[in-house]
Amino acid sequence: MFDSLKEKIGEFRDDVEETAEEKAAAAEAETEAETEVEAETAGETPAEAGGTVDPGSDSDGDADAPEGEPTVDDGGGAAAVDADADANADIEGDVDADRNTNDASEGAASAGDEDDADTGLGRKVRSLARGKFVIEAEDLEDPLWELEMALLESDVEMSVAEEVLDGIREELVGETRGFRESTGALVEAALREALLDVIGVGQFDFETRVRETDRPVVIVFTGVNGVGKTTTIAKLARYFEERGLSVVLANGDTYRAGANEQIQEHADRLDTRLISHEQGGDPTAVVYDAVEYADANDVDVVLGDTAGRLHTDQGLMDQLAKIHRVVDPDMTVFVDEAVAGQDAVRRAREFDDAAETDGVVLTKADADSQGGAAISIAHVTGKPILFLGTGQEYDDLERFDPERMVDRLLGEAD
Ligand SMILES: Nc1nc2c(ncn2[C@@H]2O[C@H](COP(=O)(O)OP(=O)(O)OP(=O)(O)O)[C@@H](O)[C@H]2O)c(=O)[nH]1
Ligand SMILES: [Mg+2]
Repeated sequence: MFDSLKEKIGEFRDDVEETAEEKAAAAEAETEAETEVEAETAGETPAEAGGTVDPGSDSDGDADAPEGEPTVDDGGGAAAVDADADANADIEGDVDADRNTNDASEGAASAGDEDDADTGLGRKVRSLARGKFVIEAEDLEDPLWELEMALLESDVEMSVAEEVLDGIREELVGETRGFRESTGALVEAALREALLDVIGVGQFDFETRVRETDRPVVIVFTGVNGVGKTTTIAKLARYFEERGLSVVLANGDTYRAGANEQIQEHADRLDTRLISHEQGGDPTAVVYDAVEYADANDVDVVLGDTAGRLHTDQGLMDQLAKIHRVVDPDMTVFVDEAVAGQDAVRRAREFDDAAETDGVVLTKADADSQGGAAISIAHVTGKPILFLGTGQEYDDLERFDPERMVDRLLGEAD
C-alpha cells in the first residue's frame, strides 16, 4: 500500500540528511579554521601540523577528552580541536591523523598549564562546545523541490503538496542541530507533522458518533459507478454486527439491472435483512421503508446503497438531494477508489455539493501505490477519511487512522 510514495518520501529524507551532513562538516571545518586564526591572534601556539589541541578542563594533563563532546578535525590530519565546556586550552603535539571527525574517544591527554579561558581561543572553543548549526531555507530548497515533484507524481493535489512543503519548512528552517545529532530524526519529525496536518483534517470518532446518535442511525453511501459502494456496505454490515449493532440494508440502487440480486447475495451471506423495491423505483422510498423497518424492529443501523452516477447526470444527482431532504440521513458517506487519485478528490467535492458528505471511504487502497487521494482528499474537501477498503473480503476494511497512514508513509508500519 502506498509503496511508490513511501519510496519517494524516503528519498527526500536521504536528500535532506545528506545536505545537512555536508553543512555540518563545513560548519565544523569553518569553526576549526576560525579557532586556529584566533589562537594565533591571541598569541597562542596553534598545534603544529598534525597536532591536537585539547582544551580539556583538567590542567593536570592526564584526562581524556570526554566522549560526546564536539570534535573538529580538518580531515587532513592537521590540528584537531576537542572542546570542553571549561575550555581551558591545553596544547600538545599529539598526532592522531586517522581520527574520525566525530569520534572524540581518542582524545589526547592534555599536558600543559595554559590558562587562556578568556582568550579568543577559549571563547571559540566554548561556542564549538555548544556545537550547533542552523538549518536554513536554502539548505532545503533542492530536496523540497524534489519532494514536491514526487508528491505531484503521486497524484497529490497541488495545494496539498504546497501545504506539506510549507509545513516541513516551518518545522525545519531555523531548527538548530547539534553536530552530533542526527538530521534524520529532525526530518522525520517535520515530515510527520506536515503530513498529519493535511491527512488528519476533520477526523472524528466514528464509533462514538454512531453510538451517540438516536436509533436508527441512517448512513447513505454515494459515489460513481463501480468504486465499491455495495462491497463497502456489506463490509460495514459485518463491522457493525461485530460490534454488537444490528443492521438493515436498503438498496437505493433501483437503477442498475441486477443490483438487487447482487446486494441480496451479500445480505444472505451476512445474514442481514435487505429492504428493496423493483428496479426503476424511487430510491428515497426504499431508504424510507428501511428506516421504518428499523424503527419497528429496533434495528440500530440502516445502510443505504445508491446507484453509481456521474456528477453530470443531473437526474441522478437530484435523487441524492431528494434522499437527503426527505430521509435526512445521519451520515452521508462518499465512496471512491484510492487509485483514482485526483479524480476521487474532484468527485468528492462534486458529490458534497449535491448532498453534503460527512466522511469518505477510499476503496482499493490495497491496489494503490500512489497515495495521492489518501493524502489530499480530507484537506481539499474538509471531510475526513473514515475507512480504507483493503481487499475484496468482508474483513478487508480498516478504520482510517492518520497516524498509521503517516507511519506507513515513513516506513514504520506495514
Ligand atoms: N481490491 C479491492 N477491490 C474492491 C474493494 N472494494 C470493492 N472492490 C471490488 O470492486 C468491484 C466493484 O465493487 P461494487 O461494490 O460492486 O462497486 P459499486 O460502487 O457498488 O458499483 P455500482 O453499483 O455499479 O456503482 C468489485 O469487484 C469489488 O470486489 C477493495 O477495497 N479492494
Ligand atoms: Mg453497487
